[in-house]
Amino acid sequence: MSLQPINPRYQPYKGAAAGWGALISVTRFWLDSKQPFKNLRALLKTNQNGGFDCPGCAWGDSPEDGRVKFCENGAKAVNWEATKRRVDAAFFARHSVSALRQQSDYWLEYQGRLTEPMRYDRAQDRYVPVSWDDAFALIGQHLRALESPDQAEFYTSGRASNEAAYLYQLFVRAYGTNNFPDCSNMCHEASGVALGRSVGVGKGSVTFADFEHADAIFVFGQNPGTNHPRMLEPLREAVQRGAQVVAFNPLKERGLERFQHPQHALEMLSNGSRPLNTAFFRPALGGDMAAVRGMAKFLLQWEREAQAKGEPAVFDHAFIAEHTDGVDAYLAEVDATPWEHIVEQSGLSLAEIETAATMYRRAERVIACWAMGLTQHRHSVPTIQEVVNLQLLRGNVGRPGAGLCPVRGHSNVQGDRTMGINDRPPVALLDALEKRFDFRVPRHNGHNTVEAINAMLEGRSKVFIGLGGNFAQATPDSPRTHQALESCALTVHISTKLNRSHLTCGTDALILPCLGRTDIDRQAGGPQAVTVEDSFSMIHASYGQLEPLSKQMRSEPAIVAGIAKATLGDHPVDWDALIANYDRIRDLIADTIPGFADFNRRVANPGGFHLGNSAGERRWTTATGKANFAASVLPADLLPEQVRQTGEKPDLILQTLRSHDQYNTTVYGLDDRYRGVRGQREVVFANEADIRRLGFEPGQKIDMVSLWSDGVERRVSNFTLLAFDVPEGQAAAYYPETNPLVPLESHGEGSFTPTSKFVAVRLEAAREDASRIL
Ligand SMILES: Nc1nc2c(c(=O)[nH]1)N[C@H]1C(S)=C(S)[C@@H](COP(=O)(O)OP(=O)(O)OC[C@H]3O[C@@H](n4cnc5c(=O)[nH]c(N)nc54)[C@H](O)[C@@H]3O)O[C@H]1N2
Ligand SMILES: Nc1nc2c(c(=O)[nH]1)N[C@H]1C(S)=C(S)[C@@H](COP(=O)(O)OP(=O)(O)OC[C@H]3O[C@@H](n4cnc5c(=O)[nH]c(N)nc54)[C@H](O)[C@@H]3O)O[C@H]1N2
Ligand SMILES: [Mo]
Repeated sequence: MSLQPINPRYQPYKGAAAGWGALISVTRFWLDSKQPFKNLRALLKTNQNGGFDCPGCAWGDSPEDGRVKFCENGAKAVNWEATKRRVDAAFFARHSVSALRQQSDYWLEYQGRLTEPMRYDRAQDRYVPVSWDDAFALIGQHLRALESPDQAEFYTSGRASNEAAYLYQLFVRAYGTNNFPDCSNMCHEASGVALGRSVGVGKGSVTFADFEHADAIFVFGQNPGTNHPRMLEPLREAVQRGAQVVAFNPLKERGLERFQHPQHALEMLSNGSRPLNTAFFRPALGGDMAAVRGMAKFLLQWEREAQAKGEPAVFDHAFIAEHTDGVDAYLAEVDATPWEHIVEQSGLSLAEIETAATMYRRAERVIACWAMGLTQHRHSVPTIQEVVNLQLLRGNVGRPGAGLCPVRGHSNVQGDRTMGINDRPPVALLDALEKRFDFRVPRHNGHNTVEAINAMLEGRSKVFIGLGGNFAQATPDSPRTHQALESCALTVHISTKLNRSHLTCGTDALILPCLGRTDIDRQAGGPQAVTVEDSFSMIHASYGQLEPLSKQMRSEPAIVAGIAKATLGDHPVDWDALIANYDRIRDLIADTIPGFADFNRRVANPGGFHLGNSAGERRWTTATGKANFAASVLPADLLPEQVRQTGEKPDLILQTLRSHDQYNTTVYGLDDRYRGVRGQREVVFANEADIRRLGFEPGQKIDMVSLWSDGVERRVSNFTLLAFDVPEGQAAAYYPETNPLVPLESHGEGSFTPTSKFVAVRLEAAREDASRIL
């Protein structure tokens, strides 16, 4: 492993998911971290009681299970954080900001851990060292100088611990705004909105144990082999005991087709030939709502036939009567949706939809899982509500082995929302804060990510503070987002690694280096644990294991406290006392956040504790007091008005996704093993028939231009066309390289989530280099 890219290659992958390839890859990352043995010891502590929570994904493990649980991509995340390479004052003395901007995202993060606070010196175009006190004072000055607290944006990425997130929202609300754009806005926001409306709580209703009892697991728009590798194990166990695993995904993702678990040596030797899935459906991008509507339409037809023949019912009538509202309106809408519309929009044949419905009906207990393939569309909220509708028809919510499972991304993104990182905070949270603390909190809604970018672009917001993440690259319409950050008076990034957000500087800019999940966090009261919440609402403690690379790094809670003191001055909250011992932060959480009573004692439990989920217990905290069927009309046309107004028919609909060697904007390497790509990222996967129809050849370099009627040119250049097994009319390419194509205005209705899985594009022969590379 080195930074020198190997010759770009493309050759379909024949192996299974996980297995030998994964072990080889992990070994490379270990060796490359420069401290392999220390990291191996650290890895053995990942997700173990007394160890640290994996900074990879939010998948949870069985709390009873003592076995070592880690995966290839968790190992990469650990090694990436626990590197010995450092980005220190000497590094910044060598490289100007303009020079750093010429480097790739991969190169930037590869340089190592940020080790000391730095301030941007515009005259020299360099970051120079700054003391922590001066950095905090600068932030305090800027924040106090604003006309209104609503002129500042406080971003959060989903790695922040519960303690850091709680303290952050406390400070920001004490300061006076609810401007909390966060990574969830770009991720599972639609799941939160849809589930809130349908079942009263915006989180998954299942626990790990439910996977052991399900008869069928439907996986919509998710690539677990790469993004949630630990999920492969329960899927595999489900198949072994005869349960069905049904995937809806336009791409035949390896992890959903075949896989091996690296901890099962025998299967590795036999090349994992067992098919994991029992069915694989390949919808059109954005076609899932139509597909699920079609399944419901079949169920309705069979229900009527059963009634006519006096056979056992298809629907769970007792559940529907006792627990739900709106079934008649919903079934009327199902009746009113024509089959032709369903088939055309879903991209599936009637026979395929019937097969999916048959499999669904056959299963007594069904779990529906989904991720970004459902959430990053304009109609994501009604799509997810349609999945809930389907589950409600057969009482598949709130009983063992059945339920709703939005599979979360960042390891603590769910916990951050629980802690109050929310631009639309529930009134109960605000009331609880005011009751506990001696100050007023703002009651009006704040900005989400899209609103924050607009506010910065228009000069309505002037300060940006990021608790983790890479705002410049994770957000849509990259040139505009960069401009938004650059037009701020101050940008501040609390980060572990160098990224492009640090190079899109406001007039003043700061980089504040923080400890990561793997680092030992020592405070006045001794080494501190933090807590996180996984996708199954399990709360557990995480203890850093490695000696921090530099004494100058501070913990996220300590940095937030430093900013708070410098900004708020004399204040009823004793920030220093909270930092000395995080138990005190947890006591505040216990006092103000529902479900956390007696937090410190309960989290000492090995494996942690379950927060509970009202929908999982069939308590419906909706306005109707019931689980609501949503009678949404299927979109007439998936193409947005702004695309149709261009008068141009898109060449392809593009989805932007993750390779196997990346964590969001963090690029670990240039390979995507399961898709057969080596040494390159600027590629477009397309169907060979489409490539030829459009007058190109596989291997040719092209530009992609997105269609949107606002006159702005959105283009990415010099991508290599790869002939791939993609349904016709579709294409796929990696994010963040393709974010310049996603218009800021193209977002989910009701969720504001950028439509990263549906971008209408035109292909042009590359302007620059048209040479072949294959
Ligand atoms: N190693 C690793 N792990 C990660 C991450 C990472 O970057 N790397 N990121 C983390 C984060 S923050 C998140 S949110 C999750 C993301 O996890 P995923 O949601 O699995 O991530 P994506 O790569 O965006 O993959 C989306 C999948 O949906 C499919 N898809 C796209 N559009 C549609 C559609 O319209 N319908 C259907 N049915 N399918 C569609 C794509 O083919 C792809 O398989 O992973 C988390 N875990
Ligand atoms: N086109 C397109 N865009 C997308 C998506 C997509 O599928 N397509 N997916 C969206 C999704 S699902 C998400 S979640 C967002 C992700 O958006 P973000 O969460 O903003 O992005 P990340 O790439 O996860 O952030 C990486 C940076 O976080 C910092 N970091 C890492 N660990 C820590 C830590 O422990 N503490 C602190 N303070 N900093 C840390 C490092 O400096 C690193 O450079 O991107 C979204 N953007
Ligand atoms: Mo995410």
